[in-house]
Amino acid sequence: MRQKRHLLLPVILTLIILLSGCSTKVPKYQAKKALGPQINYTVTGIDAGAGIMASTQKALSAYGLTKANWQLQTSSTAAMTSTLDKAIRHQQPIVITGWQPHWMFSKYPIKFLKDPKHVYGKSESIHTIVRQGLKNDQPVAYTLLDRFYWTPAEMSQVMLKVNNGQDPRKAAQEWIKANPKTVQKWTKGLKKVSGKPTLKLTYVAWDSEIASTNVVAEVLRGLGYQVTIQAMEMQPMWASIATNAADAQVSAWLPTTSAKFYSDYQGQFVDLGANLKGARVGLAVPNYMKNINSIEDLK
Ligand code: PBE
Repeated sequence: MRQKRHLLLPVILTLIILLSGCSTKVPKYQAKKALGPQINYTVTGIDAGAGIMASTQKALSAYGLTKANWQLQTSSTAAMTSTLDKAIRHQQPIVITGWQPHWMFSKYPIKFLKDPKHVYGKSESIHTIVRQGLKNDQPVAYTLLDRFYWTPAEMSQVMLKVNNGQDPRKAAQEWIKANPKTVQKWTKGLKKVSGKPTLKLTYVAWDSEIASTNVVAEVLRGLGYQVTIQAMEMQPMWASIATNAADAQVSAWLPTTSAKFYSDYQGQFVDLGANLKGARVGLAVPNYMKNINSIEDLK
């Protein structure tokens, strides 16, 4: 008897939670009410290893939001964008970790929040990082990687194809065919190598890096290399270059987003500079949250 009563409370609580989950619909964004309680003081984030997650933790404390009970929810890019999709369809409030280039900014009416303390940095570039010794071992690949540079608009074209369901390698091949002038700038004067030397590129499977890594890999294949690409978390990706287990990566968002790994592995890689300029990282909300324009407005 005693034991049964023990069970009663948890069972009732579970029922209440389940039932309320079924019947409550999150209400539309209410500009006149404080934002925090409307979204459980939660920022919807992505994978734990991403630089934007570390920057967001810093931002929450820099803007006094941690003290005000705000928290960052870990998920994945796919889960975050689907939560965003749902929120927007119902005009509900949401705060996400956002970055550009990414199709989320063309697909959804969202805006970056101002970051007056510049916790996320002002603007980011994406750098190409190669292992030490590559210049001597594979000068053609090194030169190609050094020259690889494109615009956010060009990268977005590949991202869009992949987002529409195309195989990333196929998307890269099509993009290369459609953009001979850009590609020729990278390959000009380079002679095809013989003997099919192998190259390994590592990357994190973010949409932007899926696009860039596949394009670079395809161009290197065209130059005679046998290229493998391997997706992994951010830390092992930097380690793979530092230990010469891989040859290159084109996924280094700098100076802020990848700062930790850039300094942890300093001296164990060669930074070939930006392959894309004008990237941006921060918090974002739907445009209909008209009165929320700065991270300071979250309080
Ligand atoms: N991102 C996209 C990554 C870099 C590329 C902004 C999600 C991050 O480390 O946060």
